[in-house]
Amino acid sequence: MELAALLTLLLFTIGQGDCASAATKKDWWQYAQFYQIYPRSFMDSDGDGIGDLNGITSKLEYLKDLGVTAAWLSPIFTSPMVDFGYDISDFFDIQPEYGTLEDFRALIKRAKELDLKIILDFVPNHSSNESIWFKKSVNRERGYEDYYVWHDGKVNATTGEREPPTNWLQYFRGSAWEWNEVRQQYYLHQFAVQQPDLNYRNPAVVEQMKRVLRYWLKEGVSGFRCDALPPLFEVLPDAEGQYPDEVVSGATEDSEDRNYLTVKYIENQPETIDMVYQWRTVLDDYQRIYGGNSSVLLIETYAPAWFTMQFYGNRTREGAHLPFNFNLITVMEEKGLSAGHVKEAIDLWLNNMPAGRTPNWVLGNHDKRRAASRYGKEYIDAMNMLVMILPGVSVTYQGEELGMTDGEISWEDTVDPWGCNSNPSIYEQYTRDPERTPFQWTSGTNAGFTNGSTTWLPLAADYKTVNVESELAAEESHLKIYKELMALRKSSKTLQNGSTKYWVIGDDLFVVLRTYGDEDKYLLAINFGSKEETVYLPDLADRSLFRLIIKSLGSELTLGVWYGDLHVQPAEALVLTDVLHIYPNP
Ligand SMILES: *[C@@H]1O[C@H](CO)[C@@H](O)[C@H](O)[C@H]1NC(C)=O
Ligand SMILES: *[C@@H]1O[C@H](CO)[C@@H](O)[C@H](O)[C@H]1NC(C)=O
Ligand SMILES: *[C@@H]1O[C@H](CO)[C@@H](O)[C@H](O)[C@H]1NC(C)=O
Ligand SMILES: *[C@@H]1O[C@H](CO)[C@@H](O)[C@H](O)[C@H]1NC(C)=O
Ligand SMILES: *[C@@H]1O[C@H](CO)[C@@H](O)[C@H](O)[C@H]1NC(C)=O
Ligand SMILES: *[C@@H]1O[C@H](CO)[C@@H](O)[C@H](O)[C@H]1NC(C)=O
Ligand SMILES: CC(=O)N[C@H]1CO[C@H](CO)[C@@H](O)[C@@H]1O
Ligand SMILES: [Ca+2]
Ligand SMILES: [Ca+2]
Repeated sequence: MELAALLTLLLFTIGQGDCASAATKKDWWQYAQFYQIYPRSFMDSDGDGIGDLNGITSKLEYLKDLGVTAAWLSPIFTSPMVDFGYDISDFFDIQPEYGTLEDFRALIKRAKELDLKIILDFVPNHSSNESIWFKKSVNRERGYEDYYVWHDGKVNATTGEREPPTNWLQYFRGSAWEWNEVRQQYYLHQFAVQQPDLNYRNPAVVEQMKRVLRYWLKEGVSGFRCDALPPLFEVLPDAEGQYPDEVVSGATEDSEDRNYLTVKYIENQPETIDMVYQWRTVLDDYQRIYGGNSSVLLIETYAPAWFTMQFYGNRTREGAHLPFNFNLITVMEEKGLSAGHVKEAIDLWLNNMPAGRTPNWVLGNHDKRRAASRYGKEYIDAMNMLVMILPGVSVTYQGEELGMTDGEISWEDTVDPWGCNSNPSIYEQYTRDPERTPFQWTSGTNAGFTNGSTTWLPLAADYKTVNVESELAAEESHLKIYKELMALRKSSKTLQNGSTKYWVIGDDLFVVLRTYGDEDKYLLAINFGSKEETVYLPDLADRSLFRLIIKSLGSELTLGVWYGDLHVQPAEALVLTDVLHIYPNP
């Protein structure tokens, strides 16, 4: 239908109605934009090629300008850096490479001035084997005997040789058990040999880790992103003290790969849920005693929906504010990117989430290939639009706002233990280095990441065009689109509080509609297919016409134009808002 023809039919009201009866007041985190900083790769302040706290502090204004509410920092604690900070040797101090406690306080102070919240990574499953706790446990010092999961192992009846207690495999390839000569026992490590699992069946460990939470709350953090929950608890041993073997899963032939076996006994045990409830209580108690804003618990858990959803809490206990939703990563990984699969990923969360909880959408992190590489560069705007138009909270991994892609890291330059524990012919399947390359600030030397001559990982090849400086200067860019989305989300009652509908239209067009009483409606249309798709908007949205307000890079449509019929090209993504009703509601 011709736009001019429609205009002659006009009989409209622009939504300005009164919806005072609306939702109860939301807490800050319920409509926040979270941003993950990987400190080692964000900004280097002293020229050693390694990102640090002063570097982050110097770039907080960038985050503010983006519209970020809260930044979560991957671990900044003392660490031998075997797993780049996820092997913590002192949970109460800062890694010297990254700075000092004073630097951290300065960071918090500056963040407060800018009204940015800082969230820390909490790594509960394991410590470094260089931790004083582990050393004491090795020597069976009083109070530390059972800090870790120790076992005698078993004797092979045929060979008479000592063997690990079970066939369990670690994430980074190979056995999850390591023999310790001094203690003459095996210890469990679901990650690297240098990351012994803490024993959560020991109340002293549980209490110690709660101390860690309280310590950093006192330093002014606004909560925690809790790392690697699936392996927190293992099954209880039987009456003889023996653990069960896992069975072969059939998922891979490679017997060193964790997927070779099931993980029935070593992941997602029910005790994990209660532990999260206990941590929530620590946070809530802190607020009750000291006042201030609520601090949040975000948790990393890859598990089936029925399990994950329990982390939100039950009728009597509160749990994590936000159990991370990785469906937009995992469903696409498994099935490929399409409108149908995007719908499936969204359904999987929204249809399982208990009433009254806040959804969230994650596109990437430092363990997954970068969003622009994984979904395809042409979809980066589409995916950023998706997570910001959907209801609830969005989480951005540093660089997604720029459309940063993976770096190419040779075997010689590989430093990730997951890569290093494999071999040159298969390391690319495992290594996480490509998504951890330095952040791209400028097109200048070392992308403006460091003053020094080297960087801890090589830069990604595209930094000369994909960087903050160039994208801010450009007429149109991924960064500018991202900022517009953030601003829209911050100012829109509909996006914060409204209801949500979504459809697959035609073969591969995905459409999301947000409405909130008489407030402005917002519509997102993404074509995931390879041919043009058409949708007649008034049929979807209460007989409304829509004005185009944000479009993906390369779209040839014109901003500001009103649409009835919308023709969407392959990989094109469009955000529109309603302008008028073409005839009144019945
Ligand atoms: C929408 O939610 C925000 C955030 O909680 C709140 O401040 C605002 O009052 C809500 N608006 C309406 C109209 O309900
Ligand atoms: C880079 O080096 C110059 C000269 O040493 C120094 O003034 C500046 O602060 C450094 N900047 C960063 C970001 O490291
Ligand atoms: C930690 O593990 C590594 C690798 O097995 C070993 O070389 C190192 O000596 C261990 N450190 C301690 C304190 O046990
Ligand atoms: C005992 O050792 C033999 C020879 O290495 C091996 O084939 C067998 O699987 C082992 N038995 C058990 C129960 O692990
Ligand atoms: C909630 O979870 C706790 C365990 O943390 C449990 O004791 C309690 O019975 C549960 N309540 C309901 C209503 O399921
Ligand atoms: C609570 O959060 C709001 C929003 O970020 C902030 O403006 C305010 O200063 C915070 N209050 C305290 C006590 O930190
Ligand atoms: C996304 C994420 O935080 N991944 C981490 C999970 O935990 C292991 C071990 O602590 C780390 O290696 C991952 O980087
Ligand atoms: Ca540095
Ligand atoms: Ca564990």
